[in-house]
Amino acid sequence: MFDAFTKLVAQADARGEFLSPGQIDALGAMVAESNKRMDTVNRITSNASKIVTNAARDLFDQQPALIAPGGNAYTHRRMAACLRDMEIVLRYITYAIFTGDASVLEDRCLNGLRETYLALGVPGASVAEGIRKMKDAAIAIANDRNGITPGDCSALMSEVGTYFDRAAAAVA
Ligand code: PEB
Repeated sequence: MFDAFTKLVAQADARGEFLSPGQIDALGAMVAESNKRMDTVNRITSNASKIVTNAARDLFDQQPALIAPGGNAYTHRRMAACLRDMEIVLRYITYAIFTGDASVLEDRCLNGLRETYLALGVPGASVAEGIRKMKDAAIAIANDRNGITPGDCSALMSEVGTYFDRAAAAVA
């Protein structure tokens, strides 16, 4: 598991090189902007159950076969597993946002998930759609201009989007 700092150190060490001025600048900019990152993690974390529930509700509205008899989210046990899976994915995405690096998400959550879903008969494309719905909701909440000192969060929001995209691509 890396963060933005240890990732660059590992790469530099593998080449036997010092950190480059460009790398130091990039990390310096990340530190300077870190309040935005922490606020984003805080906003997504404190709205996690709303993000998960609304995304799941929209998914089942759009794909009602999932909750009909024979559907993969049919029965309370499977519905609970589905909501739990969406929450797990969202939680690992908040870790990736916090550390500024996708490795925790990749290594501990997405690695082998497609194979797990194949073995279980869980439809990966539907999980990916649920993740895309969480992405839209999470970014709307994180990027809300109300109640904050407004600034330019566009780079951070697109970074946040990439973690959701990776998760969706890993299971689709
Ligand atoms: C991944 N999900 C399920 C299982 C596992 C995971 C390992 C099998 C064991 C169990 O049921 O608990 N676990 C999960 C995860 C990590 C982990 C992400 C990461 C660290 O450790 N079914 C649908 C929807 C979708 C869904 C499309 C969006 O119709 C999910 C939610 N996952 C789903 C369901 C099951 C499951 C298990 C329904 C239960 C499948 C079954 O037992 O038949």
